[in-house]
Amino acid sequence: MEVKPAWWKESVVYQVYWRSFRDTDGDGIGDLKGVIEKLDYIQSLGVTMVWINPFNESPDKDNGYDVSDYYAVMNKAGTMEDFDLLVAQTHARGMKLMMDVVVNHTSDRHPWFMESRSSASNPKRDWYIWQDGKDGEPPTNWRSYFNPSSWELDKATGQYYMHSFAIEQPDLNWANKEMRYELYKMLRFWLDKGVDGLRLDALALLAKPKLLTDVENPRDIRYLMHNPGLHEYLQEMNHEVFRHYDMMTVGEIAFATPETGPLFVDEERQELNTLFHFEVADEMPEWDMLRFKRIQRLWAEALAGRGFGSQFLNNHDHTRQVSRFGNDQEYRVESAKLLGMMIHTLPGIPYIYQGEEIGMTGVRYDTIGDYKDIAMLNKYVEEIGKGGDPAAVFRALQPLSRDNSRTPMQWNDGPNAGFGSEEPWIKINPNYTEINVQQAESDPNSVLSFYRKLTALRKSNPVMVYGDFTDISGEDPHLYVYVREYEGSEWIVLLNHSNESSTFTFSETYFGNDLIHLELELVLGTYEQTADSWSCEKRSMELRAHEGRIYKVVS
Ligand code: TEU
Repeated sequence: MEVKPAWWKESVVYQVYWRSFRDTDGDGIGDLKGVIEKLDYIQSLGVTMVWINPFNESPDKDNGYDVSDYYAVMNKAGTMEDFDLLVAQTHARGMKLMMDVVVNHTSDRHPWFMESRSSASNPKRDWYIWQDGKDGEPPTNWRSYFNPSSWELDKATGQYYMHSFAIEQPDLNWANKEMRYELYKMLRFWLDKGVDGLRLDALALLAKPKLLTDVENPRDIRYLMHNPGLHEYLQEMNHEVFRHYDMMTVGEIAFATPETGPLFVDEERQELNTLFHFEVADEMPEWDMLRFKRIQRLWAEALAGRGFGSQFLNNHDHTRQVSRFGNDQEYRVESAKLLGMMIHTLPGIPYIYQGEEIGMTGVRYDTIGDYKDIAMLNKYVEEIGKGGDPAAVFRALQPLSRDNSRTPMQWNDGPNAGFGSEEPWIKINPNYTEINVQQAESDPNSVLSFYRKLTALRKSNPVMVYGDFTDISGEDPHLYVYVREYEGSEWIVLLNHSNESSTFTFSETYFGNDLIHLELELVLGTYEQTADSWSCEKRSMELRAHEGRIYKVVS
């Protein structure tokens, strides 16, 4: 099917969690000036777009995802001048800037909410979701992401307001048109400032369930999402905002499936450019190759010729990929390269989360007091309230704590890992003495050097962006082998996600009679030296532990 080229489809996005990136003013928190200072480094990665996590004014209960002023820059992050400079400096280096916007909810300190809660007759009452309780209980038994109930009683008026996340993050009422248009105005404000892309937070939640009734299994919070009205809101947002700019949009769409995903990104529908689905990040706690291959195949089929996907294995909400999905011990470097090669060669836009490019790993802090993540802390309190053993609850929550990926960027082996002059807001991973940018820069075989090769390859090979995708590895539990094909150029990617070596046998099912003449040329390998070259007599190829290779079909 015809694929229309577009600059945003060719993007490689680098995600900057600014508060953990680089602190220039010595308050222990990263800042926009720190991002500016490191733009040369970011540019050197060969990425095309920089996504920065929310920096709007916020009481910071959920690290900026609780906005109290959409038009201001949080003091911790810097000033509006810093932001304008960041835009200019990013553009000066030929890169684009993506902003993270939170339109499902605000902070409870946002003036809109303060007005809304002030009286039941306030004109902004309907900008949030207010309900009477039921026999002294919340209106329904719905859960929030971070709390046992999604309802909070507000004493002033005796009604409950709804919050899909923390109590301090009341949900906006998207059914209110005046409110929606106020948000569109806000989006245009930032786009007019030169922002090139929007990462739209928690979009699946915008439309609320029509019926306020109890659900059978409140823990399965899917009922909060994908409700009728959602697509009308997105089409309206596109009509009022997106289509007036040369921009890129990526929606965070929890519980999107290959069936529902195309509704958001089908080019004909004019909603979003691309999306994040969470079939891997939220729903596959540990590596499961067969499941992963199935997810990829179904999404590739669903989006082929219709829309464009995104590829990521970690971000600020999810444990670092080399720890969670790879091997962060003996094969840390090999495994980090293998996962990188996979994300950059599967169909869709690749995202690199800061530190991933040097193979940063997750952490295990000693005490709960070292953790800052509101999701983890609330869960800890909830489980202990239910009688859980504190030590056991703590151990169970550690592996997936969002703080695993929020530790400061490891720039060098000096004081505070080069993050800043003062002790950072969250503890540094002690392995910074070995794993850091300075070390990686000096090693031609580092994960960093390898990521640069991956991004460079994409620039000169449209097959990586636009190529058709065919999985030819079948049900092998370790090997993932696929073909990308575009305008006469055919690539074969072979990945061995295993601590042991594995042999892939080429079969005639895919190559037919051509197999006997198949000639392959190595494009890129994760190991320094390729063990053996391809010979059609053997029809097979051995891959070492966590080895990945890209071949070009020559004939
Ligand atoms: O995350 C939304 C969210 O639902 C995640 O908590 C979830 O783990 C998953 O990734 C989606 O199913 C966004 C932000 O990324 C997160 O940092 C915020 O805490 C949250 O919204 C609330 O704004």
